[in-house]
Amino acid sequence: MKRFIARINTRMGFFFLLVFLFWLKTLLAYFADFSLGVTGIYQWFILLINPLATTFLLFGLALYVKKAKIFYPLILLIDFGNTLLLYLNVIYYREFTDFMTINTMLGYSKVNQGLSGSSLALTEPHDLLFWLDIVIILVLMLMRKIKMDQNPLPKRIGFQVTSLSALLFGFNLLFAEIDRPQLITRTFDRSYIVKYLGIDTFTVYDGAKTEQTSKMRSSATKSELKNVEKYVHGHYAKPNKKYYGEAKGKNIIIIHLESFQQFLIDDKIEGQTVTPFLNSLYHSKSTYSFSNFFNQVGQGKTSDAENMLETGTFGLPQGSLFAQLGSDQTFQAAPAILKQKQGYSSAVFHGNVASFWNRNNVYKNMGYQYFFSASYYDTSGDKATGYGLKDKLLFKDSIKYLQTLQQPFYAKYITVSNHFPFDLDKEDSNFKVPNTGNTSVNNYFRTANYLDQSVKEFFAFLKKSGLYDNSVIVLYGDHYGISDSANKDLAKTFSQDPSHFSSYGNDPADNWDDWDDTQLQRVPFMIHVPGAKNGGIQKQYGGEIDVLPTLLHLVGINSKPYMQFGTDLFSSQHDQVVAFRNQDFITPNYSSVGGTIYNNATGQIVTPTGALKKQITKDQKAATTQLTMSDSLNEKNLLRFYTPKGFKKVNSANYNYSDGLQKELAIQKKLGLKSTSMYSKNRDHSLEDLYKTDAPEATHSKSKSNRIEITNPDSTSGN
Ligand code: GP9
Ligand code: MN
Repeated sequence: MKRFIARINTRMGFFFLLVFLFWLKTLLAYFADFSLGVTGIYQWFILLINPLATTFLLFGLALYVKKAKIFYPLILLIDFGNTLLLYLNVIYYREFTDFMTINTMLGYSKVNQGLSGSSLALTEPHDLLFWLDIVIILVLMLMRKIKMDQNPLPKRIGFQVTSLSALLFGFNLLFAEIDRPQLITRTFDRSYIVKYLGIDTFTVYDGAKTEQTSKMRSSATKSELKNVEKYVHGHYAKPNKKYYGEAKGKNIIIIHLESFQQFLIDDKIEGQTVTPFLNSLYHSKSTYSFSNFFNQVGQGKTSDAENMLETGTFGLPQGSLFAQLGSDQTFQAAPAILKQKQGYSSAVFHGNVASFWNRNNVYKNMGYQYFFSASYYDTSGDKATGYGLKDKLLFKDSIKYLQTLQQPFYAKYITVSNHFPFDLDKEDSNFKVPNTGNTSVNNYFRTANYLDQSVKEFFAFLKKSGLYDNSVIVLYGDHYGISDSANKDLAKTFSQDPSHFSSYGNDPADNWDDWDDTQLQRVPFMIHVPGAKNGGIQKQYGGEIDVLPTLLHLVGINSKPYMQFGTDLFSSQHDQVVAFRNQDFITPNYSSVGGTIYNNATGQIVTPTGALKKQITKDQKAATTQLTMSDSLNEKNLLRFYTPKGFKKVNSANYNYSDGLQKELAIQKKLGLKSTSMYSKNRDHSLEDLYKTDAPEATHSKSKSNRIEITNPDSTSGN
């Protein structure tokens, strides 16, 4: 004990004591207050080390100070400041199940008002432990039990500790990237940053992002809006009378097919048809199926696809618009347009945590009425995979919420089971996978087949319940499942169905090039209009940016007043230059990949001259302009300066995603005989029994284990 006190009475000893105690209280917050969804020894290891780098760095700053009467107050101040940041996050998390961003801190008074009762009400007995060490040390110092060491430390000590913390941070980042690639570039969920890199790093990271955004926004001018307006109006494509309003007043059901690529349609593997049901939809006379439709996502992946379909604007050049700008972005999105124009109610069904991709904030700014995220379902035990509730269960367990939605409704289902690395429990599928030597490529076909089965079960319910006849069902793949680096392994399967892959030439695996990668960026886009007879395969080139104007015109809403960068796919003026987020582009005749031009008919490289050169230059300019105009609008949030005629700005404060079912039932009750929900139309009898699934988990009782951490930022009652 004497030796311990002697140590503490040195500056290095005092430094290590404070670092150790701060590390302990950070772990206290991790275990007692935050739900970070840590699974497996490796993630636990990262969680244990992630406070160290920043703690050494921050506390180590005091080691550069020579005078004892500055060193001690400074290091205690740093400790106090860091403890305050930690503790404020603990309090904030108890109320919002989220971490404090710089914007939140700047508006804490508003947050404090938002807290149910004051912050005080949110304290808990173990909170004392966050402050006890500082109090005890101060008392011991006042009682001269801990003496101040007057001997300054050599400057190199401070430098060594700083370098050590940089090294530690480097390792921490490396370990994090190994477990969750692109953690920083694709910030899909704040809790992941905290789980892998700690509160301090999260706060600094968020600070840098906020600074960057506010710089961009504060420099925004109305004239920039003028430029964008001019571009959008010049690019507008008039609707095609043949299709305009064809689905007016019908429910719109969007089915997001996670990581589903077009090549899967009609593909055969090991003698099995991979997606028989989606194939039947694709070839149905009641479906407008697009065979040259491309994903145009960037690092925001799913959230970029969602953004394009909901707003008609692209994702950002870097990172995710939802995660970076979504919390206070001005949106003029589909849920609000459909509500204000035709009285649609709106809901999202998704089996992952509400905070993923910052959806719970973004959807409020878009005007989504309901968000039935993971906390609304039993996701325990084997019912979920890493990204959320299995698709068959999502569709089945959503019926109690879907049947109580007022019609017409705009409902979006975001599936997750067909997500990299395409894991699925044995009990869920007996699909025979190929052997490409690449496990995730092999498994891709099995999860795609599982997704196909889940969509089939859902359609069976739509038909049995009668919803089918009064709805238009839109299905789309959000982005590639197989990355370019694995395409050569994928190409090994092409020989199993040569006619299906004839356009990739002979020995595709050996002759694979960038053109082949580009062709595989096709994803399905199907608009299924029950009862329609004029459906069929549409060959015009297009992408996710074109969906919203196409859909609005189909339900009889003209997209002209809105700042949307795509064009109606059915319009004779539709723009078939499809821009990719990295400024590559494809047209019916040519692909431009990294500046190299390929002839789409042959897949061969061409060196454009004369008229062709002019055309390629014009198309490149069209693609680049479309992207930069969209970026200008989004990065500078120019929609705050623009309101389409008759459009009422969305107020996110009007939305809260807790107790969704109770709210639906209250509306039903209030409307009485005027209620248009399926439940009311079925004389207040549930339709849930009509749903048939062969999902083995459907009969499994709720268990304590959970593969995903359930949190609902809006919830005070569990959902
Ligand atoms: C997450 C899910 C997948 O909730 O939507 O997102 P992704 O990783 O594909 O962007
Ligand atoms: Mn996705």
